[in-house]
Amino acid sequence: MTVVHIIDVESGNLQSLQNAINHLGYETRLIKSASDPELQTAERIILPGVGNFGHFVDNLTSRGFEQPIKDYIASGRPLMGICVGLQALFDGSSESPSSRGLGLIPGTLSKFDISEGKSVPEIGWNTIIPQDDLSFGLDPYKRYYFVHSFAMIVDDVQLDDLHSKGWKVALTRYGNERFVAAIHKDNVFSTQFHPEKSGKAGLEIIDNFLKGIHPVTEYTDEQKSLLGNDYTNFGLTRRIIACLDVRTNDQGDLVVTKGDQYDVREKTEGGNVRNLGKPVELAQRYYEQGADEVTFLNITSFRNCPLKDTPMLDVLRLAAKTVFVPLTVGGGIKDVVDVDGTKVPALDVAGMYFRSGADKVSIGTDAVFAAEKYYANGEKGDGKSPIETISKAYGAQAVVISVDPKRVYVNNRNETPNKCFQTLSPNPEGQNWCWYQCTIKGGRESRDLGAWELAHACEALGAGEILLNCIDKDGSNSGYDLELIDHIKSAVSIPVIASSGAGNPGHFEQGFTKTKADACLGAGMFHRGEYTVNQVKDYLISKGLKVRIDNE
Ligand code: 1PR
Repeated sequence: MTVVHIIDVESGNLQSLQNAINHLGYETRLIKSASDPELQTAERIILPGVGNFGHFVDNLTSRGFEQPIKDYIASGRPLMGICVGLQALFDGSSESPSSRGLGLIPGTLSKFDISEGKSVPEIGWNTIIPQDDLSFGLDPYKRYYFVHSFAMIVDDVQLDDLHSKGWKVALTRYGNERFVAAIHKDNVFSTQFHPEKSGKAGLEIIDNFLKGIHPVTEYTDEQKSLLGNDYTNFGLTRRIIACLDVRTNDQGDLVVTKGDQYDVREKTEGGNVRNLGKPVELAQRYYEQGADEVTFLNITSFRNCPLKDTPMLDVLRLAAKTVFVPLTVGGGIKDVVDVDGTKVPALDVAGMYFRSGADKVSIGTDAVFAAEKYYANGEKGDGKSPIETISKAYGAQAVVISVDPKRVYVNNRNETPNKCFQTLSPNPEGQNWCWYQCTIKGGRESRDLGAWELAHACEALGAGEILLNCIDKDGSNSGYDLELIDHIKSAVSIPVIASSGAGNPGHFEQGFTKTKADACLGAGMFHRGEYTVNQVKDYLISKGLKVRIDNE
């Protein structure tokens, strides 16, 4: 079996990349040190990176990889960079001005401009705009998964410069900015997107690179119309997330369950935990149905069990073998004391999940504690919260904040120090001002902190995305709380995922068109088999919204 070597400087989730390559029929080996003799004999090398540019390139340098990688490339053997692995080939990045890239491609990366109102990081599925012949089957009719705040943003002069040096380029547009999505010259090929997380379209790119082929696809008009999307209108598709609330039921089985306002027990006598299926099976089903992401929430994580036996680790390991879209895991991401008394920092807990195949971790209860400290400390972090430590090591894009808010009505804005607004849905008592109160431990305990304040603090501490649940709406099938989504969007510039209340495809349309939600999540309606993810996407297409289709 052919071996593919992966440079490992302990940056992010390499398991998914290994899984993708194994799935294609190749063996993988990690190269952790520049003195590894396999670096001399390797026939195909992948340079993957996530998170901070400086952290990644400094690690490459301090581990002595810089010259061996250059020698490898000079020898004519193929190398593929992914995400920060692409960025590292350039001269530098404004993310870490004191760190030097490998300097193989001219240019310096910069941050996306948030002043034009787009969410940063860019998280989601975008198209490529070919400027040259298409390398390794890159396809403008397909979508690839991007997650990054910095990019090689180019104008025509810089593009000409790249061309004059022999680089073939595919660009992508995010808002008004155009950046390098893929770049290729001779034996070096790199993508800003994550092909290992880009479904079948991404696997195809890796496969072509490993085989060294550049297939050319001709599209019929019928195919184009079947895709149903307006591909001249570049930009992110509407991201649909399937969410699995996981816990052990009364029989001791790990099941996907679903609550009504977070109560997951049947209303009938005995009140068993609702069992809607097995976590790995459902994750695979939703991947096949076209889910753009899958989220697992361990909803009883506050109950103690030995860390290494955390059942979600196995769930992730198995799911990540066949599900090639981003996986998020939440529940219990915090500093813990293991059953034998060992203290394990949240960073290590998160690391276990990343090594098992998670791309992002979501933090609920501990994010509330961190935000409370942030305000008590005069709007400053202390560098120790899980948000800060995980974001620093793995990048903001890997840290999602799961918010579990409840609506609270007041007579006027002076009744609470938390940000409130006038609602179009007053309560029966006629109160028409409201705010959203944060809860912890799955809604079991309420805090004085508002959800707006929580989101604002968490972004400042380094979070990259908000998963916005709503206890009042959870399991109601009555649609998202649209006012809540707008309220939280006004607090942050990071992406916000609308969650709780989706009961039919029309609710997703509302989420996307009546608010600025960056993604919409569904749970119960998918688990109960009322709708498939594809049906939601077909509906959105019929309403003129762009979605990703990955059934080629
Ligand atoms: O506090 O960091 O340990 O994380 C615990 C995690 O578990 C949090 O993300 C919290 O939201 C979640 N959680 C805890 N208890 C419950 C429960 O339901 N009893 N689930 C729970 C939260 C919300 C969504 C749900 C949507 C969509 N569930 O995940 O999927 O509301 O549902 P719908 O489309 O059917 O309406 P920590």
